[in-house]
Amino acid sequence: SPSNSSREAIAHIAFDDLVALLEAIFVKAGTAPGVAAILARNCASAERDGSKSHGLFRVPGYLSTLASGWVDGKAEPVVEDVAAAFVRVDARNGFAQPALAAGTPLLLEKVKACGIALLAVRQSHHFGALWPDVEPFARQGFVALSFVNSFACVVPIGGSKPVYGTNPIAFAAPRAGGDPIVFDQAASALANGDVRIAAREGRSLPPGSGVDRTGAPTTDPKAILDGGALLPFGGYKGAALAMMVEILAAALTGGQFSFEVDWSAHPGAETPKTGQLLIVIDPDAGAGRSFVDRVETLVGRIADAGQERLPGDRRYALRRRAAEIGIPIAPALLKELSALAGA
Ligand code: NDP
Ligand code: PYC
Repeated sequence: SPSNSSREAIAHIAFDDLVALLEAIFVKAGTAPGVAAILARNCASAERDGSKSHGLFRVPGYLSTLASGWVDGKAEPVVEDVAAAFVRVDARNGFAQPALAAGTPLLLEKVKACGIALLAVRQSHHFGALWPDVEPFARQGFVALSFVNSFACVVPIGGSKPVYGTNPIAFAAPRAGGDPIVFDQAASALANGDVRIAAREGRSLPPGSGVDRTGAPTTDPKAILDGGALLPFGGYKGAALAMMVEILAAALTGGQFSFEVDWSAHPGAETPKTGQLLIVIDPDAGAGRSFVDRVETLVGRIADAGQERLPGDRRYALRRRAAEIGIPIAPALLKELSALAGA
């Protein structure tokens, strides 16, 4: 598997070439071509936009999970039309993003008819960043929110046992003539992926990141990964959001809570099998056509008040740069990926 050992960026690859390379790797690892295409685009998009913890860093995890038999790379999601504004998708132990793609046409029909609709995905493995799941809706003029739970690695406030996943929340809203506003953030102090990257690079974490196996506060990523746990971000406020995500992404969808994920019979498994909720709203049904102007009023005031960077700005800047010069990649990693693809 690719070691990701050298991250020195001295080569560049075009986005479409990286997608093609990853697609070949996923097909070779046993996914259906349609699944490979969706995962490859998701993973390459994260790498392009600087979402490093969910870009190429994840390839070994995808491959070891597929090899472990824990996930079905050929699963065909089943879409159910359950109510006027409610779509349910059984991912049938496959990846979440193909399930989302399968349910999206019906979801959009319902959003247009009702002004709002929900997509509830269960029995799904989400191993990626969440922003790619909401940004496309904002590009079509809708407001979108998504929630996904993961695997127990976050302690509740005052607790000593992990209960919550890192449980990200993503939000996207259209802007007048510009890239949508998108934020995507874990409910934990850090994403598990970022803890693993810090451990690999020998970096310590900020205070308040996690606890070791005895429950004592630690800034050592290895102690967090080796029997310890992450803390929710922002104390009890982040903990409440982590709890909400469990309820929305698991209880409401028919998926598993993070603490119910049991992959012990599948050594090598890394993708949590849980659930995901997506809420899409047509702003024309609420504020009417002035919605994007109201968003601009808010954004203008935020800028006037001194905030120089909106969530999403960093990613869009990296995306524009990648369109000009390609995505930075260490030559050794590119060689490993090419070998895996059989190229
Ligand atoms: P970050 O803390 O890196 O960023 C959270 C949000 O804050 C982003 O929208 C980011 O925008 C924005 N932001 C960061 N710094 C600033 C700043 N100085 N000013 C304004 N906005 C800022 O994200 P996390 O570490 O919480 O999560 C990382 C990724 O991990 C996410 O993509 C998440 O979906 C993924 N993840 C996936 C899980 C899964 O189960 N699949 C579980 C947990 C996490 P920008 O992107 O532009 O920097
Ligand atoms: O980085 O916390 C994380 C994560 C969990 C599942 C996928 N990513």
